[in-house]
Amino acid sequence: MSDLILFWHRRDLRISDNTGLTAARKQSSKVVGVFCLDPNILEQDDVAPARVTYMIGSLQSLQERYAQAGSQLLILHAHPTQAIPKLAIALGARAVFWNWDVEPYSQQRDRAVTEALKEKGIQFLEKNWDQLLHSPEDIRTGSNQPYTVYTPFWKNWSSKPKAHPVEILENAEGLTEAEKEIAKASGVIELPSAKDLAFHWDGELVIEPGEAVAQERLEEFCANTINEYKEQRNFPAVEGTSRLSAALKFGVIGVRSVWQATVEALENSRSDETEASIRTWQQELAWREFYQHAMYNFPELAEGAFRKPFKNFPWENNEEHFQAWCEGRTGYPIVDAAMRQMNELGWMHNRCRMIVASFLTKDLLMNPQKGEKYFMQKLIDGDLSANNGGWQWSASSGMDPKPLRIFNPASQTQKFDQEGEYIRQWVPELRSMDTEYLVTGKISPLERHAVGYPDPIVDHNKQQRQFKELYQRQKMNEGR
Ligand code: FAD
Ligand code: FO1
Repeated sequence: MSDLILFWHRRDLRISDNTGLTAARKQSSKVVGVFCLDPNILEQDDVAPARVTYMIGSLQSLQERYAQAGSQLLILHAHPTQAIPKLAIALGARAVFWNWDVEPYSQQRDRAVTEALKEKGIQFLEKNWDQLLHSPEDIRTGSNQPYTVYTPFWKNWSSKPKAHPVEILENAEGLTEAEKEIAKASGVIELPSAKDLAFHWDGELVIEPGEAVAQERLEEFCANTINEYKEQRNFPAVEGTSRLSAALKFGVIGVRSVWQATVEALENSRSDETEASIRTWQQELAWREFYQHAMYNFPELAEGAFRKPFKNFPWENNEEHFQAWCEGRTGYPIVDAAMRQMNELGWMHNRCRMIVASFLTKDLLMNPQKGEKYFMQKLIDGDLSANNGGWQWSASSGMDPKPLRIFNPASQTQKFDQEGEYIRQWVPELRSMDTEYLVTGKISPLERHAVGYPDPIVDHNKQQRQFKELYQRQKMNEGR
C-alpha cells in the first residue's frame, strides 16, 4: 500500500479551511482529490441547472487549486459506493478521507463506502464534521435531546467557542504518470461541462463559481453591507444580503472562515447598530446549522410534514393554480415578481421566499412539498435542510411552536417594497403602473387586461379563512 490518501469532495469544493483535507495532509504529503459525479443525485428530477453549473464551475476552479498545490483533483462519473472503493483499491491508496454530511442519502452512501473500504483494510475518517461550526452531537438540550426550537438552540450554539479556520492544502504530491494511467483505467474522466450532463443554464449566476470569488464576496460583504444588514436584508429591491448561499451549500467557502470574518467585523464595529446587524447575520448562520441539525436528528422531515395537523391535510392541489404560481402569473404582483426572479436568476430574496411559500400553502392550499420541489428545481443554493426548513416554517408544518403564519401579499409589499421597485424590476408589464396600485395590488381588471397582466387567481381573504377552518378541523381530528 502506498502513502496515497484520496480526499473525496462532495459539498466542500475548496482546498482552504477544509478540516478533512487538512487532516489528510497531516498524515501524508501525497493527497489527491476526487469528486464523483453521482447518477443517484444528478438523475433526480429536483436538480437545478443553475446549481449544477455553479458546482461544475467550482470543480473546475478546484482542479486549478489542486494543480497549484502540486496535486490533482480526479473526476469519476459513476455510483460512488462502487467507484470510490474501486479507485482506492486500484491506486493502492492507504486511506480515503471525506467530510461528513447531514442528509439521509449521504448517510446511506457513506455507510456503504465505509463498509467496502473496511473490507479492503483501507482507512477512513470517522465522522469528520466540516460544514458546521458545531456538530449535531455537540448542541443538545439539558436533557441531552436535540433542539426543536430555534431560540434556545441559538443561545446554546452561540455560547460555544468556535474553531478557527484550518490550514490550507499546500505542497502536496500528486499521482505519478503511471498512476494516472491506472486512474484512467479505473474510470477517471475529464471534467464534463454542465451542458454535457444535460443541465443548460445560460443566464447569469448570482455568484460566480470558485473559492476566490466566494472569499472576495465575503470580504466585501463584511467590509460594507453587513453593517446595515439588520435593516436592509428585508428589502428585496436592495442588495442587502451576502448572496453567499450557493458557496455555503457547496462548501466553496469554509464556515470557520465565514465566522471568523464576522468576529473581525464585530471587533471593528463602532456602534450598537452595526453590532446588532452583525449579530443578526450570525443568527442566519445559526439558522443554517439549526436546520442541518434538524435534518440529521429527524430525517423524517425530508418526507413531509412534521406536525400532526399537516400529515393528512386536505390540500386542494389545483394543478392550474400551481402552474400559475410556478410561472409568476398569479395576479399578485409581489408573488409573481419573486417567482420570476427565481426562474430567471436561480435565486430569490429570503423575504420573497417566505411570501411565495405562504401564498402557495395558505392561499392556494397546495401541498408544500410541491413548492419545496419546485424551489429545488430552480435554486442555485437549493439545499435539502435549508429548503425543507424554510418550507416547513412557512407552511407551519414544522417543529416551530408558532402554528399559523399567514403572509398578506399586499401588506408585505407595503412594508418591504414600498415604491414597487422590486415588482417593476421583475414584472415588466406593470412598470408604468402607479405605485399605489402596485403595492396594494388593487389594479382594475381593465388595466390588467390592457397590459396583459392576469386577474388574481384566488381571493386572499377568502382563502385564508378557508385555510384556518381546515386547519382547526385537522387539529381536532389528528391532534396538534
Ligand atoms: P444571507 O442573508 O446573507 O444569509 C447568510 C447565510 O445564512 C445564507 O447564505 C445561508 O447559508 C444562511 N441562511 C440565511 N437564512 C437562512 C434560513 N432562513 N435558513 C437556513 N439558512 C439560512 N437557503 C438555502 O441556502 N437553500 C435553500 O434551498 C433555501 N430555501 C429556502 C426556502 C424557503 C421557503 C425559505 C423561507 C428560505 C429558504 N432558504 C434557503 C433560506 C434563505 O432564504 C437563503 O439562505 C437566503 O435567501 C440566501 O441569500 P443570502 O446568501 O444572501 O443570505
Ligand atoms: N455530490 C456528489 O458527490 N456528486 C454529485 O454529482 C453531486 C451533485 C449535486 C447536484 C446538486 C446538488 O444540490 C448537490 C450535489 N452534490 C453532489 C452534493 C450533495 O449535496 C452531497 O453529495 C450530499 O452529501 C448528498 O447527500
